[in-house]
Amino acid sequence: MTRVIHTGDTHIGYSQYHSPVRRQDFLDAFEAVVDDAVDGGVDAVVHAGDLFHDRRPDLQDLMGTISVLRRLDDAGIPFLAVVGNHESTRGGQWLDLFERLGLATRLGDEPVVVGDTAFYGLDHVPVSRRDDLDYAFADHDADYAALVAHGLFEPFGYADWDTETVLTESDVAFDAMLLGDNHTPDTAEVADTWVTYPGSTERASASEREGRGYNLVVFDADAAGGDDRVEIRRRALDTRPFVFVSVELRGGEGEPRVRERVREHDLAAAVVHVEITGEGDPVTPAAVEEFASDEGALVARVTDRREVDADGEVDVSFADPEDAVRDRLDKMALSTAARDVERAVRKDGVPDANVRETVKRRIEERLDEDGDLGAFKIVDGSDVVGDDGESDDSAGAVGNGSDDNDEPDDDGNEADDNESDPPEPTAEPEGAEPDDPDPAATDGQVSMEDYL
Ligand SMILES: [Mn+2]
Repeated sequence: MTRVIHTGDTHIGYSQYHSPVRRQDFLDAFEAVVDDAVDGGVDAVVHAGDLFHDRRPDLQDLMGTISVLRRLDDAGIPFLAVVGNHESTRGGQWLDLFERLGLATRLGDEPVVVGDTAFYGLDHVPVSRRDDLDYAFADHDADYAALVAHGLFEPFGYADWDTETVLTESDVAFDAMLLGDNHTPDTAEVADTWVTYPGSTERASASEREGRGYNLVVFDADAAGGDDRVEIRRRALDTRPFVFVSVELRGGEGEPRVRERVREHDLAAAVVHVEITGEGDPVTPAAVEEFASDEGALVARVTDRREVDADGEVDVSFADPEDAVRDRLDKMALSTAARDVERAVRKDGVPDANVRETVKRRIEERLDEDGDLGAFKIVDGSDVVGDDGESDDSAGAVGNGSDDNDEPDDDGNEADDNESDPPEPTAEPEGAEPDDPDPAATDGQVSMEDYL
């Protein structure tokens, strides 16, 4: 029997809402998991990637992480991990540093046996490079085997990685796939193998509404019962309270009504999200946010989803504005990468709050394609009209300025990652709207599935 804690998507270093308190929360959640591991005397902590929110964690995050890992090490509990898309660098990985310090084991295609279970690892791999994967894992002679991987796997939301392919092409018969990347906890069975996400350990976006936690996984045919060889149970974590307030205003109602609804909740030290729908008078978000702060909220954010009355005439003379946009884009000299950006901003159902991270990830994946910058070359620009169009500016910046985009992270400015509000990790599909159901409508460009 082998008992492990399976966790992931810790996102240490994330200054959500620019809040140093939130930044500490993410590290605290990791510490809470490790506390439970030590108290429960598990055989290992298995981490499925995105330990860090960023590929450039700062010293404070690194030192905090090292001291938590050291506690685990002092308790004699191994930390087995893979590299997620958020923390992945093109040089060495932070995980290698921890391994060098004797505080972690980086999983790969060789088995790491703990108790009677062999653990293997599969780091996040961009879609563009997955065809090259051969899923060749070295043999083991343990009783059980588990694959720890970071990516969006079937059959869960926003999947782009076929789980059955992984399982059938692998040389090793896995009893479980212990996953990270999708922040929504869930478990399913695919081809007789348990496939499970523990979810993030702190809410990395406001769309992560349900409680946070981790998995306790036991490899033991007797304990699991029936045909099963693995038992997966979810354990809750006590995390920062999030309060979601939905206010539907009727005609004549305004800020007083919003305050009234907000006041109905316990806001103490909470992250408060207020959503306004319906009709009624204009509401100043900043005033409501200030009110919530005065009531004890750590952070408050107001989203007004009501139609805003646009002053002045909008002159649209096209039957289908989308068509007109597409027409215009066709005539522009856009690189493939610029098209990615354009699509993220205009289409693909990416919520506003996710656009920044989505764009970043898509560009990074383009850069990851074997150093080939082809995606940044201007494609077939038959008619560069470059007048006042906004899309000219934003798309052109990528199409023409590949220099500027060589290293999306190399603006070096971590705050940059956290400017959007709330800035979410891209893989966090649960906040996103469903994918564009008809990628073909985007004039033969690569589909959404190729990006996530
Ligand atoms: Mn993540």
